[in-house]
Amino acid sequence: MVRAARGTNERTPLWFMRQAGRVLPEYRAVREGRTFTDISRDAALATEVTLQPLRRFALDAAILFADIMTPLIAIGLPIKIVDGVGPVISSPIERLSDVERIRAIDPETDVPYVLTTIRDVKRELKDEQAMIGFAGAPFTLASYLIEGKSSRSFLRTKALMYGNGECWHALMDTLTEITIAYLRAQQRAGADILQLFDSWVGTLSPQNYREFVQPYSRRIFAALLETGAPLIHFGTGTATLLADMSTDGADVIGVDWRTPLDDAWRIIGHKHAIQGNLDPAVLIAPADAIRREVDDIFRRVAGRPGHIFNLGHGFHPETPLASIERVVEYVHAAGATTIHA
Ligand code: 1CP
Repeated sequence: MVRAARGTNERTPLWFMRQAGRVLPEYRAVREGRTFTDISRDAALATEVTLQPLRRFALDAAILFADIMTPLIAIGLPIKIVDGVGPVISSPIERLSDVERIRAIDPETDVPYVLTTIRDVKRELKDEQAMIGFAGAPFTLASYLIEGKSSRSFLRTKALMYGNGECWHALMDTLTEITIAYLRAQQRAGADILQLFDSWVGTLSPQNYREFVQPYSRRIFAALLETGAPLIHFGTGTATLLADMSTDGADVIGVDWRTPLDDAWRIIGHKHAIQGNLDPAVLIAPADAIRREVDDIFRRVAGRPGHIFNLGHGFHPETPLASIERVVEYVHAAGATTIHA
């Protein structure tokens, strides 16, 4: 995976967003009688569920079991992860004084369980398996903090962004500093690769992205450069943002299924590695449809190194395990022989 991020791989590495969650019966068993937060704050349980998908499938990476809100919960923001909903915030951010109350993070004391989980998972990984650390990007974190929950229209977020620049930039600045400290600590604990999840940034136009988000993405990647870890920048609905995102400092750009992989790669430039981009809904379809879609991705990769196979976004909960097994086998078979550049 690390070599693929640098464009020097000789086979195609594979992992899945949301691989360590509710698609696995062994996760649901651990979750029985416990909340998400109970698991993520207990390093032994978090280590167990981080490793579960690697026991079942031949994956090339583990991703830390935590949520994008984990560091914000740890510094005392009133956030709960609600079943079937996601993060819910009891007093959403409305004004500058709300932002000024958010304190800095000290990862060693605020999220020791995250760092312990990374160290403990690392000890269990095989040579070629990577440990992925991650954080939510400031825009996506801000959207939950301002909306109070998941949103489709991001109306409150945009109202604040367009209407109260002082508050917006203060919030983005604060979240940027938290994200940098949190990701640096994950790398020091042993994370081999760092992924920044800006899942909802695709709701912005390129000019919005440049003004309200890009300065912060750039600051994060610039600060992480010294870690030496490959950096992945992921968002969904980013077709019109890819050119800008590719200048922000990440090594790998993650793309969803809405943009054909070869088009996306041309836009970001072949000096960057690319991650993606199977439509997770394909895994609900029969085996021949899955094969056809995987083949199409490999055709678009066209034998270039620098491709990390993944979904375009996380698994749907109803994904059959047999479909996941098929994709893993098929990608490893196809990805072992196709790289020629
Ligand atoms: O106990 C449970 O099953 C609760 C469901 C759950 C889980 C398993 C949530 C609530 N978060 C997580 C773990 C999680 N979240 C991981 C680690 C596990 C893995 O990837 O295998 C990661 C990387 C995340 C990241 C995350 N959380 C993102 C970015 C990735 C993405 O999917 O875009 C986002 C947007 C969230 C918010 C969130 N947390 C949980 C839910 C259900 C959501 C999405 C809510 C929404 O749609 O707005």
